[in-house]
Amino acid sequence: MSADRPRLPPGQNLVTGWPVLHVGDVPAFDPGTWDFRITGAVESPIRLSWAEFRALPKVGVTADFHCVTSWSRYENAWEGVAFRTLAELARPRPEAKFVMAICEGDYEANIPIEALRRDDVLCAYRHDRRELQPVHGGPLRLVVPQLYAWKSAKWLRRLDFMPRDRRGYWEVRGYHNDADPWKEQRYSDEE
Ligand SMILES: Nc1nc2c(c(=O)[nH]1)N[C@H]1C(S)=C(S)[C@@H](COP(=O)(O)O)O[C@H]1N2
Ligand SMILES: [Mo]
Repeated sequence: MSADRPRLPPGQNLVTGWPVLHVGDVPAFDPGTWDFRITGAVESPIRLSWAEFRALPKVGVTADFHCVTSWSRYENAWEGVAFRTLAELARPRPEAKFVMAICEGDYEANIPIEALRRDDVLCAYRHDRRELQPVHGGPLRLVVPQLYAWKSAKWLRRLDFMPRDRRGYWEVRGYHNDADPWKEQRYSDEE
């Protein structure tokens, strides 16, 4: 992104494959019952079926991906719906400062709204010109390339806009709340 920092964040190693990393089981996907919701501090709460979600304007973003366990994967070609597009639909209220990305199961990740407003943030359903595989978060995952990958929540079902911050799954289990790879914000005891 920025010219004054290295492409590979400090302490990271480049991989060529694509590791699979998550807690719990890969959830089943039923396109007939799946929905995506935007809730909380927004003017227009949203509930979309899979077909409705796929009909939203699509963007492509090519971005690097950095896991806190030290692997990085370059040049992921994501396709999906820009966070900006979803925010235009739901219209966050002025008091909305944070978003909880809520997934199937009990995984969730908190992100400041300003970090989601970057151009490269999207809810992705395709990767490298194929439908996103279930093990990598298919049908839908959040992608926040500028933060460690635990914030890129797989099997995303809901974005909850919040006036106050609340820690997500890993953020209460010892990971840093802010997760900037170039600042090596890995663990909460360094906050
Ligand atoms: N729902 C959910 N999303 C998740 C996780 C998880 O356990 N559950 N793990 C995170 C972590 S720690 C990483 S590194 C990336 C890994 O994504 P990948 O398996 O597609 O490489 O997913 C993130 N998103
Ligand atoms: Mo990770």
